[in-house]
Amino acid sequence: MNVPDLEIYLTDRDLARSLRSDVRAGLTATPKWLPPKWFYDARGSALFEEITRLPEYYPTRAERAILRARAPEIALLTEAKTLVELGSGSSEKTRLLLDALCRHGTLGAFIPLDVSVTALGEAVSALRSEYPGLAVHGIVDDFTRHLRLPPHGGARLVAFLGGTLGNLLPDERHDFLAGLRAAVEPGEWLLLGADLVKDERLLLPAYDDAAGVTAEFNRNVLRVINRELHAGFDAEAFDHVARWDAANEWIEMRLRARDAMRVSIKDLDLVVEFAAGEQVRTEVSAKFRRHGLERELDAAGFAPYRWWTDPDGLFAVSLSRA
Ligand code: AVJ
Repeated sequence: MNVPDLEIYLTDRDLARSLRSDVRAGLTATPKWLPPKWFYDARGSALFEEITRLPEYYPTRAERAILRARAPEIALLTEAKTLVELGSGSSEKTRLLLDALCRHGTLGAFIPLDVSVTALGEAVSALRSEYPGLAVHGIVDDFTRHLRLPPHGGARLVAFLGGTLGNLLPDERHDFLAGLRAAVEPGEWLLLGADLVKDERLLLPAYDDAAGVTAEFNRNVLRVINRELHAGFDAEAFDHVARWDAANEWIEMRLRARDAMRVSIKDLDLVVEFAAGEQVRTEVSAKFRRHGLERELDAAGFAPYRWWTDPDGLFAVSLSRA
């Protein structure tokens, strides 16, 4: 594979520094927490791909069904010349949008943005050969930081899919959406995927599957910390926990220490103590209602324009305009 040129706004050193500060802040806090973005090393990304194919994990299939049905309409409404995708990962659902926008004849450029150089490099190479007429510019960045979008040929459509917005807490969501609004021009578009509030009996199994893939994905954050910060976590000594927080309308994933233990994190010069049964929050995955999400969009300066769901009403894709 030839390595394509990527715009690197975030270096390995930036990533290493933010991992260190997140782990120190989260594991010295009460209660303990770790941000979900550290799940996604090569193994974590592969586990997530496996999650998206689990019978219990409906969001990916539901969102794909919406995009398959609505991509031509999205192309017609937006007439986008540039598609920007935040947290693009493997860009699989992107192809539905790219196909529709190319067919519509307006699209000239695709700009995927991701923290992972490897995932992005592979996606960019593949897309360049699949869409020879398209300019593909990969950007390595963390979309939760101050967002810089490159100079463009106008009429951008920014896609933020998969329901990843739900990983942010309400205040972070506002800052992210307002920052995104500041990074685009009036009249440009935001296409947002959002998982919807539904019965706990459907929600919980999506985050606690029978095959235990999500449990492995959850424990992977400890393996990342072991490798990157020379820590001594025994990942198998932690149980996977998924809870529905009905008041906040979000799923919380946690890791629960089975026994009391002390774990040394060498690169931080830190020893972390766990009581038996103590839990570390590793992810919040917020679920949305139309009214609430449209209010958040409006508060950030986006005007909600369309709202589409899958036939079962599990997931939504919203189109709004800056
Ligand atoms: C990639 C953030 C959308 O919250 O559903 C899947 C991550 N966590 N199973 C989600 C995830 C546990 C996923 N997002």
